[in-house]
Amino acid sequence: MTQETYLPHDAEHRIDRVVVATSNPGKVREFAEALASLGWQLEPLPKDVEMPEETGSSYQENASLKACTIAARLGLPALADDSGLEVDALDGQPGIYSARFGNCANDTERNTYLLDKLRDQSDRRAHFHSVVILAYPDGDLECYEGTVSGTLLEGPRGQDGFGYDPLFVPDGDTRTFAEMSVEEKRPVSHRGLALKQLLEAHGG
Ligand code: ITT
Repeated sequence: MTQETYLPHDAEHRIDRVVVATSNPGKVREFAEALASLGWQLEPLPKDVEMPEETGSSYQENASLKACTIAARLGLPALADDSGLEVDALDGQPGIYSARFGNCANDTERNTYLLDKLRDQSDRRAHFHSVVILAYPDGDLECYEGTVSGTLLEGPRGQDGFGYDPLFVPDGDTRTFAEMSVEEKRPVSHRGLALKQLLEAHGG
């Protein structure tokens, strides 16, 4: 992908409908909650439209690939997130490969796999990173980023959220992301911080 021209964050595209270009229901819930005040009609990815393969080598490339492909295919603005968990003791892994870590079949297996890798490891520092791209059918792009640092527990706690949420306690809190509601997670999470900038750019 060569979409390197990003619009300033006060770009004035008028938006009524936006396709949420993700196959992850947890992200859909977070987008919907965070963007409610904008009054945009957020549309799910149609069932017969597949997400592109993530062949990029950065969050930005993968988020652009997802948003641009869907915006071009559907002729509507599209919103995508590429995100991941970077673990200090694993030299930043799994990073952009977080969804595929260990070739595990689901989130529960992935969390067990991560805990095994960190067994007897005293350095539990980790960071979630998110790049959100809003792409327009004419090829214009807006890009927003957010990061949150925290620590990984030795076992899962909480039932909400998705992915690595049951293991991650953000700095400044004692609860994992999975012990927070979507509303509580937003102000401190990587995706919430990226979406806050999008909201500000669009007058929300
Ligand atoms: P789409 O590409 O369809 O949006 P995905 O889940 O495959 O869905 P990514 O490629 O961006 O999305 O992978 C991000 C992975 O990082 C995600 O599957 C989780 O394992 C993890 N992750 C990202 N944000 C997270 C969050 O807020 N809470 C927990 N885990 C998160």
